[in-house]
Amino acid sequence: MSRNITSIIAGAPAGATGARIASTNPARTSEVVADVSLGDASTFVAAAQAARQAQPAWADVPAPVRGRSIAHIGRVVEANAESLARLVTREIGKPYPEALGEVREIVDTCDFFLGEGRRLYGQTVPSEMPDKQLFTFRNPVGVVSVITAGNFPVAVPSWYLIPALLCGNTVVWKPADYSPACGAALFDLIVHGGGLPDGVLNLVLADGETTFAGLEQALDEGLVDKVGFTGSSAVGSRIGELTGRHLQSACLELGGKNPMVVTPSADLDLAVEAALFSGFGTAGQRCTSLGTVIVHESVHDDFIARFDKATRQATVGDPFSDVVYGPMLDEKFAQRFEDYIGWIQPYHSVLGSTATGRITAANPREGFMGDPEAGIFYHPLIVDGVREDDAIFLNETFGPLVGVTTYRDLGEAIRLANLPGYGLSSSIYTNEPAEVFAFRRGISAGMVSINNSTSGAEAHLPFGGNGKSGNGSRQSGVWVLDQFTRWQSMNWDYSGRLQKAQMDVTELTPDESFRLAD
Ligand code: UN1
Repeated sequence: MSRNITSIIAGAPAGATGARIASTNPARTSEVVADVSLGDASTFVAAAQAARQAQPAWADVPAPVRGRSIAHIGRVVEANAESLARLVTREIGKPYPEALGEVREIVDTCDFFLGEGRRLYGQTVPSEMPDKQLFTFRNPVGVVSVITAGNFPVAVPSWYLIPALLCGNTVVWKPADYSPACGAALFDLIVHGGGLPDGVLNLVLADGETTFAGLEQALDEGLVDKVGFTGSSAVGSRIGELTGRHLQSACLELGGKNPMVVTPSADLDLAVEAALFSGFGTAGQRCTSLGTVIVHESVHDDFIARFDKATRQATVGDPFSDVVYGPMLDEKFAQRFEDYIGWIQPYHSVLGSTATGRITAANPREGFMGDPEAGIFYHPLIVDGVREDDAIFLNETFGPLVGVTTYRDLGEAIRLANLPGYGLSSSIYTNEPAEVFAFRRGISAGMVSINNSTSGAEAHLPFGGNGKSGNGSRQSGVWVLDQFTRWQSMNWDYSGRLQKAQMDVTELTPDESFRLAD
């Protein structure tokens, strides 16, 4: 069944001002999932105006009541979990069990923030003067614009939307243009489930450039106070530049070149299982996907033989079947992945499949589940022997491709792990505690896994990166509250006189020359 979807501003469908596009199933591209009327820059601005108008009243709803709204959203998402997961699988091709896990992540996020409505703590702080009290309060930021990618078309948006709403902000959300049906479905679940007044959450369906133009205009008109963006490092730096001009700091969740270090003490089978899941799960299109395995030279041959075998045996194909991964998210990612395949050099050895590139009848993958030509499927590639100045080593290669290189001592492994300049997720397989802590201290990544893969972050730990992976902002758990609130400090002097800070402070009389008698 295909659905008609459009932007929604202040509770009403927005007129179609942009192109009409079809969102298709990447596992079966002849199947239309949704007919989409795109908006243009003015749609974005109108949505920001609606959000601006709705914001004061939403901020006046007591936080515990907003928390109840989040609780109801969680329950309604849970009640619709299977239908939302099916839509995720149909629209972006993520295997169904992973799609169900993604929906679970929304529920986890709601479960965490429903209670935050009754906390959202400020502090009472002692004053340096008598008859005076100091306090801190968290205030909503105002209007938040959220622009998200389609590889996690519902979970990652919820990391922004749920805490932003809980904190008393109103929101303009622009989902990826290749996952609009997932966007519209999550929008409906949040608005209906939460009983949100019109204009508190607004949906804009538009392409990237149009969105950027709309955001630029909305910022110029003072309609947006905070931007949350998940996507590529290149676009993230444009957004950071734009928001910087308005003295705003965006919440940026960008790409990764996530390393996995495999040490001599590692359990190699465990490391291989993790490399398969994080390298090829979601066809390597998570921002936490494994980029390069950095394996100690003494265990390289053993590791690579096992990793090659496991990858050859992995089932690729129809994401509603029992597969390790399905199609690329969208044709545009396939085009880009072709460029990355072009980075493979004659001195690399390519393992993991019987061929490279797109899987077709003429270029088959053993054990493929379904009809490869119906969708956008690619062979998994292990590229062994990558060098530190290779493009394939230095850049995110969004798709089913994992590089492998070797190291001699842990210092070299850490240097190689940090070299590409991203800093999102990282992993080390070791049974030596000293190596664990040396790696944790040396790695530049925001997230470190010990004997676990680079993917699979839980929804209540800080999620975010450094360097090319982000500007240090963190999502999830209590940490994201600092993105969607501003601290306000208040002092209250009830002494009946003007007590000047630093000047009218009682001095005690210390004797610093005092020494104990021997
Ligand atoms: C992303 O790829 O943008 O850690 C988010 C994970 C998921 C979230 C990934 N829980 O792989």
